[in-house]
Amino acid sequence: MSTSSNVAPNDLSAFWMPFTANRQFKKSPRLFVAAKDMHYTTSDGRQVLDGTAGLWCVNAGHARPKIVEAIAKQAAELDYAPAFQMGHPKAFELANRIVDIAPDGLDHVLFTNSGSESVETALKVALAYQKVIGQGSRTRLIGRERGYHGVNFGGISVGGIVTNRKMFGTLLTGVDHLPHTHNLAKNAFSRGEPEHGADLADELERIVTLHDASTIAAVIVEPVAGSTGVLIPPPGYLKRLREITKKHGILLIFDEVITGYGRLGTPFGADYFGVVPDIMVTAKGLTNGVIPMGAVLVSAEIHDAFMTGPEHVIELFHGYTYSGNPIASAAGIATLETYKEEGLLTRGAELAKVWEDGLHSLKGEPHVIDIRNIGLVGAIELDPIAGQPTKRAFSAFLHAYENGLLIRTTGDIIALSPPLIVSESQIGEIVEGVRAALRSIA
Ligand code: PXG
Repeated sequence: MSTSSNVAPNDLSAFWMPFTANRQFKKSPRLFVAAKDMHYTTSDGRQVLDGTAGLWCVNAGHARPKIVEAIAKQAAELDYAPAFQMGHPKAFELANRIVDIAPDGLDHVLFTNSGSESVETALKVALAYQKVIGQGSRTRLIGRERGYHGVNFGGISVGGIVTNRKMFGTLLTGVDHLPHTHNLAKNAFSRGEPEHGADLADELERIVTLHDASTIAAVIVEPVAGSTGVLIPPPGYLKRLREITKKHGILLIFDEVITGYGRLGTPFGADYFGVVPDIMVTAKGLTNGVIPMGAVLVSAEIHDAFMTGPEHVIELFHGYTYSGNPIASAAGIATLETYKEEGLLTRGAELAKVWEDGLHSLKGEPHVIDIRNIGLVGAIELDPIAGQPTKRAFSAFLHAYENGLLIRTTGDIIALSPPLIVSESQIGEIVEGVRAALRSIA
């Protein structure tokens, strides 16, 4: 049996790693020991350029001084305050700052510790809201195929990734799914929003006709599906979802865990597409990935509907020990200040053309069947090896890593999302690193 005194520091067996091929990893570990700005340092002393902002979260780059200092100072000053029936100033300050940069109409914030918890919070608020306004028959939730909404039961129920769902029983009942919008035959190699498929939003009308609007509480979608390979909506698609949900009294939830905090070159995806949801789910970039934290924004209409009844009674029976944790709040404030001082929430728009041209220069390289881009996100879809899905992209990932570039892969799609501080020459390095990987793999 292992105890803390006899586990060798290099024994990798105890940690069952998340979303990882554990046996492959432990045979040939890839360990980061330090990070600064755009680079990681590996345990064997190499520099690796971060083409993915960690896991889409380190939007301001690594070890930014303001954030580091804020965390250290807060830990010494007030490490923890009870989250229920007590408060501390920084959680309120952070909520106000988030509302300041959010689209008009999203005025209240619930804090969580992750994207997954933010999703659960949003779904629960949606159901409870329908109940408090006397629409308690609205219990259905509508997600989308190829949607990713984290790993908890609500999120995998509305999510549309079969591997994340099939092992886990019956999930939530009363869930239906819109079709995804990915269409290689019609939209391959689109720059930005792809031309075809806006009509897929009308599938929501079909779902409403099938179940009746009086049974549907909310629709949840990512403005751009990130995890399943950067699936960009056709022009007008999200506007149409907004119209249909509004018409039928259904809440629209945007899961902006990836698209939030500057990833598309606007503060939020809602800004990019000019569509304001009723509830917005965020996490990741809120604290630059440094401390786990999520934030769910809701409209005043939703918030105010709960503020009835005797004032000593709790209005919403939901929350976490660490909701608005002082250190996370301090990290969030310092992160939003860093974004503001350096113009990072809109820097993606300035770089978008260079990014797009760089990525699309990979057209014609081996195995490439599609290239997609929006803001500072990109995807390169590869033709899978027959009978061995995911292997080709994983080989590209390993090649890139060994040659000093961190990329992400999902299925046979390479996804790229560098920190928003990336330079034009580093964009060039990312593109050339991917090109070299594509030319080297089978
Ligand atoms: N919603 C969306 C849209 C996400 O992308 C979550 C919820 C869940 O967040 P947490 O913090 O619980 O992991 C996510 C997370 C990838 C990748 O490379 C994407 C995520 C996480 C890890 C890897 O595609 N997205």
